[in-house]
Amino acid sequence: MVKFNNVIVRRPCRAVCDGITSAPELGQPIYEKALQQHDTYIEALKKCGVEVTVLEADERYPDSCFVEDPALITKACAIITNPGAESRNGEKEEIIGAIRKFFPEDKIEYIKDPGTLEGGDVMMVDDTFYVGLSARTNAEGIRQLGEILNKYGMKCVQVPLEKVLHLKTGVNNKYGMKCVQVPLEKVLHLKTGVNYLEHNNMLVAGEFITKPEFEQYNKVVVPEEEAYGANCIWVNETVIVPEGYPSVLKAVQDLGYETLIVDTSEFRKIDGGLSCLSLRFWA
Ligand code: CIR
Repeated sequence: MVKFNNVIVRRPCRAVCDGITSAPELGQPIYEKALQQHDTYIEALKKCGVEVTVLEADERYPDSCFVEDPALITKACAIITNPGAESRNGEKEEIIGAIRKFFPEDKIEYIKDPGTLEGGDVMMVDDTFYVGLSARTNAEGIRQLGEILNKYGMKCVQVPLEKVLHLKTGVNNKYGMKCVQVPLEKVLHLKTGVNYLEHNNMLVAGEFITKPEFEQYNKVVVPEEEAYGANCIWVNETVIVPEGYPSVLKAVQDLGYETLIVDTSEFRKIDGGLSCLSLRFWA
């Protein structure tokens, strides 16, 4: 089992209201409320016994509070990823400074073009890293990650994410209308639907309930109507659970964990959750 002693977060910027979203019907995040929720998140992390490094807001990148995506930290090295979302790719340059405070240059690795990878697609289970093949993380990114991890005696397992056909409208036929079906992933990142709580316990929702890769774990199934609640984080025997997911909360408590609840409603509006708001590690 790991024990984290350090966490990096970045304050949400005003532009967080314009973060990428797959759910515009939820409305835009309210900046002040996002800041309050971020404060509560930091307090919860501190209660779990970690030192929290708080980076300044970066207005150039609306999604930059989701620091989990531009970097991945393991027990042996840090990896600067290569985010697949164009508007987020520059975030990798901005996280390096914080990583250098904890890791020497020879222990910082990089995912390079044409490989793409976002940390939200990576789930650590001891020395094994499960990686979602997603809209943001491609096969070459996973290959590079595997090579890096092998060098340090760790390994990676690719987990393809399922796609569904979405209707997309365009405007280029005779009547000015067009309708096409495009295959899109059901979830943004791997950890949108599966999260490891140590002690062989894994929270699983949706497609991850039946994935063969996770058969060996004690799977705690999250009901469909609470799927967002699958994104909980384990921090030193406490599990932080998003507010408003009572059956997830109960399931986690029944496993014997201490729990803390944090409201993430503003981040949810732009597909963000508890895990993406921090980099949790030991150094
Ligand atoms: C994005 O689409 O990139 C952000 N709006 C949400 C990122 C969430 N990150 C994560 O789950 N690791």
